[in-house]
Amino acid sequence: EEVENQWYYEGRNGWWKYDERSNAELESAFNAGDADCALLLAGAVYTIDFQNMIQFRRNDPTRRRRVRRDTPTLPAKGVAGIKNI
Ligand code: V3L
Repeated sequence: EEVENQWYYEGRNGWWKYDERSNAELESAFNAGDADCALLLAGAVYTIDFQNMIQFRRNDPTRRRRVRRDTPTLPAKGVAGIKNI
């Protein structure tokens, strides 16, 4: 079953899709009108800030990535660090 909206985070030369569970949590928080969403990603707690459309690690907020919410058909590098083949 295909999702309506896909969340992406910025890589070095393109966009990565969030994993399916994180995508569902982001959609839920975004549609509820929350200001942000907390997610455990690759073993660290991150904040996804919907006002500024960025994500950053809770314990190192200086490392920021842009995020976007778009159609699932956008070209992407892969899903959550797993490269497309
Ligand atoms: N989902 C999964 N892993 C993440 C996410 C996320 N939303 N955010 C960060 N990481 P930072 P290229 C990324 C990983 O921002 O070649 C990609 O998934 C992040 O992984 O400094 O630059 C790739 O695996 C990084 O390993 O806190 O496009 C990898 O970078 C680590 O958390 C290389 O991608 C620290 O990210």
